[in-house]
Amino acid sequence: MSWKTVLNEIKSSDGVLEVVDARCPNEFRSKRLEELFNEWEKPFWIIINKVDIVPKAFADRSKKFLKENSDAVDVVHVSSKKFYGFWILRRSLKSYFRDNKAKLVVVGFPNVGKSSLINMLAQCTVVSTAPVPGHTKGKQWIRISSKLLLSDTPGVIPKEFASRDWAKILFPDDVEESAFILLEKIKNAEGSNFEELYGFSPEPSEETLERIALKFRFLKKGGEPDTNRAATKLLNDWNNCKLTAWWL
Ligand SMILES: Nc1nc2c(ncn2[C@@H]2O[C@H](COP(=O)(O)OP(=O)(O)O)[C@@H](O)[C@H]2O)c(=O)[nH]1
Ligand SMILES: [Mg+2]
Repeated sequence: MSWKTVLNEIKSSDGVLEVVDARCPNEFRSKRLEELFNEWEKPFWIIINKVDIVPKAFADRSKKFLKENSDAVDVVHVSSKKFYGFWILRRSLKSYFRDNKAKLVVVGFPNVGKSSLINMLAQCTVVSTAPVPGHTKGKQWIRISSKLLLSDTPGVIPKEFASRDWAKILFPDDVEESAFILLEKIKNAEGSNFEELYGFSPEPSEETLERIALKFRFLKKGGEPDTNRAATKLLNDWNNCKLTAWWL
């Protein structure tokens, strides 16, 4: 979906679910989009996804923070992986729209879990997907209640709008440079499972990559640690949620 299409989808919707990553929810908000939601008078919900990989106390604190510091109608905890949060989200949407029909769209940066969320919502509903007459052929809507429809196509916020750091972590040109950026963030986080996973503390240094390489036996031909492979593993562990750390 092109960015222009995303904006048009939002314009023609009745409300938006903005998905963020529970590990650093505030950094994954699009302030730019939230301004547009206000300008276009679209109610929006901030969906804190992946709550299964952060401590509950942190998830509660970030929810409170986002409620106080955004114009979202509501902020909802979800774990698309554990199928947690569907009923709470549904109740929140229903209490806002009452008996009115509404069409909703899901938006967010790459990798926050938009597709997983849509998949969970589709599986949680009895009538999973139903084509709506009069719409582009092939487009499916997920019926989350008798009056609420959700587009099955997520709106991806282009990576150019993310901070440079996140763009580099999600789409690295130089994996080692990106790994250092991630290590720096984890080092300054409130908590993480880094030590548990790798056996030592996160320091943004070449030595850390060497230690990861040795631990997982990523060795080059002469027996040298393959730091490139180590960096790739680190980034993958973050992107597929094995590695966690949290901060507001
Ligand atoms: N632990 C955990 N992982 C999740 C959750 N939702 C998504 N993921 C993982 O996050 C990564 C990105 O998810 P995806 O739905 O593809 O994100 P999208 O790019 O926004 O569509 C995948 O590795 C998912 O398995 C969740 O609630 N909990
Ligand atoms: Mg996706």
